[in-house]
Amino acid sequence: MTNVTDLDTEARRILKLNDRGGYTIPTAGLYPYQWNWDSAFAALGFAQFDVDRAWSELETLFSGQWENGMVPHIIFHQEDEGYFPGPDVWQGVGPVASSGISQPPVAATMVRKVYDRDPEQGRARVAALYDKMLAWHGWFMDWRLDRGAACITHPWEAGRDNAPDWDNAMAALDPGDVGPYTRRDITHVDSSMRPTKYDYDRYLFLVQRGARLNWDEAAMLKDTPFRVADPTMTFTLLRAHRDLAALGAVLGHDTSQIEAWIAELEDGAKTLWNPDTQCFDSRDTRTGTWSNAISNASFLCWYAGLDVPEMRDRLAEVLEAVQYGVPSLDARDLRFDGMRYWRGPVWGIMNMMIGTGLTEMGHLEGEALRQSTADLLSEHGFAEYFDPRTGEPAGGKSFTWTAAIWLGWASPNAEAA
Ligand code: 9WN
Repeated sequence: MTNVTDLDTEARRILKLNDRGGYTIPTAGLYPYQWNWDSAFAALGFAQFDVDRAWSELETLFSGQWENGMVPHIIFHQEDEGYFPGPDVWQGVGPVASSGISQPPVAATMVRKVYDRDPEQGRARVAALYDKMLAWHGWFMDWRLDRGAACITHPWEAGRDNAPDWDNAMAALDPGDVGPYTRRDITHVDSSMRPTKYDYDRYLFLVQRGARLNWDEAAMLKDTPFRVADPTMTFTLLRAHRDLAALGAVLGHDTSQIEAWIAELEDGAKTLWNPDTQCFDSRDTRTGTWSNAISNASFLCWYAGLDVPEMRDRLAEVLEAVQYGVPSLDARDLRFDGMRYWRGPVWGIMNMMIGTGLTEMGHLEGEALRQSTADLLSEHGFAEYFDPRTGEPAGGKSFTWTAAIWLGWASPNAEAA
């Protein structure tokens, strides 16, 4: 195992390596643009050694915000041939070239963490971002709610692209002829670690539909072919509302609107409880079908401030089946695929959110998860994701968010996140 100081140095080196001036790419080659939740996590990493740089990461993210409040999942600051689909396919309608969907809203939570590092410097920076975050959260409440739970309109919106959570909804899509296209991801990473062509045809079909409708939310909602209520979205949004309300209080704002949103989502989260699996799950809003997946997103409940005793039992069972938790899918599930992206591998950012939530609720599993994540990264490096049975690194290397959560959470030198 490499020593902790060397790992801290290496993690900082990765953040600087991927810095493109005001924003950070997830990793060179595979992901050459600014991604939404990646940037928020990057800010947590930067905040450990350069608070000013952490703020600029978040500010650049919000420079891509659309007039309707939406903050895109990818912002294309400069053209790059290495990624598909690029700005010409997405045809986003914001101030900067972008995609047309969002991603789990972790920014307000990371803004609060960055603020806590240096409240004096942070006050003006938070004040400038506050209304933007409020507008984004309001956009979710207006356009992404089903029975009070937050939904996704594209698998990429959940950030868990090929999770089994969307299998039923994806099977119901008929992509027809999406035209010829060339994937770039499988020129950077082995195809066994990536989504399949079946997935990409459907991803593209949904992008083409959005672009055709000019990304008009009302038009897209009508006869929507894909809408799944998702624990990632619901739990990150609920947590982000709580952090935004806390920041609003610091600034002396009236936060009653946010409190009402919190109550609505707390109620809505109950509609994600699958009685058969006794676990939080994704629900296809068009058919009411459960995905029956025990995923790492299920365990974001504590991060959202919800303490449900059964979930600790589920966690113990899931951890028992692997060497390094928390797997993106329970290894006992027949759909489990240890190296394929969101169908098995373990992801540092998810562990950070799960672990933070557990610790905040006073559960010792939180510290155990931090320790096992620290072991995983010390032994196997700062890869995009890892096989939970062996720790084998997978996907992109020198990965921004893995380095960031090392610095902000997993490293023994991290201040309690
Ligand atoms: C599509 C950048 C992103 C992450 C997502 C992850 C992956 C993109 C892709 O990479 O998705 O958004 O092309 O595969 O699934 O969570 O934000 O790291």
